[in-house]
Amino acid sequence: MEEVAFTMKLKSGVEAEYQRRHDEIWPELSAALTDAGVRDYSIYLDRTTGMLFAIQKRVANHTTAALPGLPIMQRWWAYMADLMETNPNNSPVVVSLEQVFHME
Ligand code: RM4
Repeated sequence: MEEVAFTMKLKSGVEAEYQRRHDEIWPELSAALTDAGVRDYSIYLDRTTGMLFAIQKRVANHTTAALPGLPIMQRWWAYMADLMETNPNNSPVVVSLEQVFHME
């Protein structure tokens, strides 16, 4: 499995709502992520900046490149757009991170 990490950005004052929506994550969205090969997906919040740090593992033959085209992903992004910094298509602004250290 490969591991990827990236950041997203939360608007200020919506931390509790972001938490709530993920506590009640749509089963169809979780299923779509699992079906695409995503495993061990965590999102951490830095409350001092609103920076979200996401880290996930992906199976070798994952199909995450197709996720943005799925209606369920489009609906989730539209639903989350009022809480996050987004692109014009509602997808969150994502910055991919490079791994600079790893220890097993
Ligand atoms: C985040 C964001 C990401 C999604 C997760 C589940 O708020 O929308 O794109 O992968 O939720």
